[in-house]
Amino acid sequence: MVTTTTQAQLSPEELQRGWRDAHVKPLWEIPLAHKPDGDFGSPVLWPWRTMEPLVQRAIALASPASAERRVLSLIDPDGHEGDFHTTTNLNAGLQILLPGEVARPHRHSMDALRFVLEGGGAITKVDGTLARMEFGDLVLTPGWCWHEHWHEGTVPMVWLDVLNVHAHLHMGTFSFEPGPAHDVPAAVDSSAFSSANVIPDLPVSDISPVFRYPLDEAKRALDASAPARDGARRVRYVNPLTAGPVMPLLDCYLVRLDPGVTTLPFRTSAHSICTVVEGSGSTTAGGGTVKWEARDIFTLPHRAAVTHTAETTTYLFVVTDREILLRLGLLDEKVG
Ligand code: GTQ
Ligand code: FE2
Repeated sequence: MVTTTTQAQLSPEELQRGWRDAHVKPLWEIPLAHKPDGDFGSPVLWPWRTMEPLVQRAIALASPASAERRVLSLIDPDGHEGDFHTTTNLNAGLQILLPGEVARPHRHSMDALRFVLEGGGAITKVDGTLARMEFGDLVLTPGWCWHEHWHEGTVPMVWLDVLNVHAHLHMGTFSFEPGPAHDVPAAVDSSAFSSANVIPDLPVSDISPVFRYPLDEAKRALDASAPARDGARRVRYVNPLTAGPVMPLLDCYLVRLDPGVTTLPFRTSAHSICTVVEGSGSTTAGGGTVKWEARDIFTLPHRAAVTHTAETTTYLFVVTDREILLRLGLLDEKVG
């Protein structure tokens, strides 16, 4: 039976200690609880102009041999101490690989993708399958596949990595295993696909477009598509085996914005990371505006009305957690 006793004799410190010792927190002291929605966030921009010198410094400080991966993670400034996500559910970073370097094999529960921003000539091995990496290529390393990268080209490479680390942390499914690789599954059969991704001198059966989506193919599909109601053209990268998203929990788009057009406001409960492949312009959302140019990366605040205005013909590579929300019945989107 719970009895009411007078607490007058306990100091605030004693009250706090009593709660802490019992692993209890009063809900009324938790800042999030029972508060109406605050303001939407604003877009956050990582300009290439700022990142480039940091990339140079990272080259001097770290190597794949010393650091597993030479990556500068893009950190949401609204996150909490110790967080390292870019936006809810998604972690992005810039990975740097020099000619001749090797980033050794490992695997993790997180799905990952790469989008090449600078240089070319690297190879990513996904289980037994090789994918080349050239400018604008989207290369996939689905969760729990062994993957390693090596660089056969002549100039330093920088690519965008996006992983759903933050989603796996929420779900308690974060898992990592260092190499060397073992129990590697047999290579996927790529015979049904185009030969556009074949690396000369490597056997065709080792190459799979399931793991590599070249920019020119995506652009061709995009340029042939009609603008959507908001004024932007969009194509979705789909897995040719399933016609679904490229990976179960990462969903990618290429968006074309034409100069002088401001898109209609678009709201979504999904979270997005945008990379400027070509072009320049600005994005307004949640009371903030960012001006962007080629190779800049920015996030969109979810649920806020987002509008884009291109100054020159623009191609944006957009990674979202849309599929997670869709599967949970939590996707809520509106144009206009
Ligand atoms: O290339 O395997 O940005 O494991 C973060 C974790 C890249 C990778 C990242 C990774 C990788
Ligand atoms: Fe990895």
